[in-house]
Amino acid sequence: MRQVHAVSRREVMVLAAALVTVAACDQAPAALAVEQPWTRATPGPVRTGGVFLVLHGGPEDDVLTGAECPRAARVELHEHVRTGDTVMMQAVTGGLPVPAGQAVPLAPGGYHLMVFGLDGPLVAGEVLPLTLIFAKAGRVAVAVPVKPADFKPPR
Ligand SMILES: [Cu+2]
Repeated sequence: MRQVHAVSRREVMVLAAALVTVAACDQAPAALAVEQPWTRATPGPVRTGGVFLVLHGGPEDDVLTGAECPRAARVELHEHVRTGDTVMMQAVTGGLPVPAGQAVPLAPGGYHLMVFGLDGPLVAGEVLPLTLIFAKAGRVAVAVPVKPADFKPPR
């Protein structure tokens, strides 16, 4: 009787382990995600803004190929390039690779999105709608909070 009890208990443990394995396999790899989006309020007549965020690669390699904003004439993907003592911005050609499972930060001084020809000033507290376009993940809508003009991102 004791023997039977011991076996059944072991079986329960094996079954429990199997269930854990099934649960783990059942969990789809994390999808591509966009986190911590922000932009700054635009001063005076300025109708251009920089948008910053962190891309998290999904289950497969992807490429950010472009972006759209209903409040802007166009959105460009930029990078900062240092030539000697000079740092300049330039448009990224060919898109920005987002490797599977990796974080790709778009931050001041590095990659960023720029919105041109805004329909009005960006006001602190409002949300700028943005759509990112990926080669595989397709269109991803992002709500970008507008921070005060003197906002410093956390490091
Ligand atoms: Cu730029």
